[in-house]
Amino acid sequence: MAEYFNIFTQVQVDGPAEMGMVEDVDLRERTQGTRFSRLVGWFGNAQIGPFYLGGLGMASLGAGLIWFVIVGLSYWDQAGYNPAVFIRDLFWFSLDPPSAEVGLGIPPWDDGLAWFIASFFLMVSVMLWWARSFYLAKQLKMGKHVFWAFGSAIWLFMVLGFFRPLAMGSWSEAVPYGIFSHLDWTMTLSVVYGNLFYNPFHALSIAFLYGSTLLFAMHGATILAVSRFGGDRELDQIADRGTATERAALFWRWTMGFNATMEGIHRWAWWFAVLTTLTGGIGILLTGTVVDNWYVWAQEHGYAPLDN
Ligand code: 07D
Repeated sequence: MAEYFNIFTQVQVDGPAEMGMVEDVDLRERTQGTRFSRLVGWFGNAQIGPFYLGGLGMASLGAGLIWFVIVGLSYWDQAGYNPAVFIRDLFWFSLDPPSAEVGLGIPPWDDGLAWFIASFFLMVSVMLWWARSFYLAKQLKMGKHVFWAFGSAIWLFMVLGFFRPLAMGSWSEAVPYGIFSHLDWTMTLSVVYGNLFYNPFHALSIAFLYGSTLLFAMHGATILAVSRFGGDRELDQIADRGTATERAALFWRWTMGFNATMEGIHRWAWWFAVLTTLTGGIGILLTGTVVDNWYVWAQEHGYAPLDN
């Protein structure tokens, strides 16, 4: 029978609240209250707060809320102001970009104006949250790794909703705001441009996406497997010898002849995650602008069969 079986965090902080750094941090924008939750503690740190929303955070949430309310009001209108229909058909409603005739102009009220305004606020919201990730890291004297990684996701987001429509000369190319409508948009883009599977950047993006899940599984499982030896206290373990870290490293060296270092595994994870959206954005930007049909492109480049 297992003596040590690690599913949830087993050790929870219980003591005076930890208020974090106080030097060089603008405490006016940080809440003072904290509390502890056993439930939250199973999944992470049991201490909740202090929160640090600040001006950028408030503005970002405000702009995001405007996007959310515009989309919600549009759905409410589509439901005929009927709550039952609203709930029943929620996944089928959609706030669509303007039709192709509008091009890159300001759309009229009945043809995409709400999408246009909502998109503006969504972009502002995402950008402000991005800026916030920079300033919070700066105040804690951290590297800007989260900021750059989020930047990669924002690159794909901007390609999908702004750069590619700009390059194609029409807002109608952008993604609609709806559950099934955005799935339909995805499928349609693939079909119209000759099967996205033949877009090498889509393939790269998938490889990094799958690779990210594999790396995460390997790393997460390894650390949990050596947590009985204190493997979760990674920093102590990097410097010391004969530790859980060495067992973890040895496991992978025995398994596949190579092991990442305790520092390096996080670089692997960072790059795989960042490259998923970086290559994804390149692939989408090329679609319809440089390449009209990925299947034909693949035939011309010798990796799809020639029809004869
Ligand atoms: C979307 C961008 C960053 C998001 C940010 C968040 C908010 C609010 C709300 C907008 C995730 C800010 C926004 C807070 C959000 C709203 C409403 C990141 C995003 C900053 N594909 N495919 C990928 C697979 C097929 C298609 C990526 C697999 C078909 C299109 C990924 C398969 C077709 C696009 C991936 C498969 C097709 C993609 C996404 C299998 C038709 C993209 C990476 C096994 C269905 C996107 C290059 C990601 C892309 C994309 C995986 C199949 C179409 C790797 C596994 C053949 C059009 N596909 N796909 O991290 O980058 O997204 O393509 O079949 O645009 Mg694909």
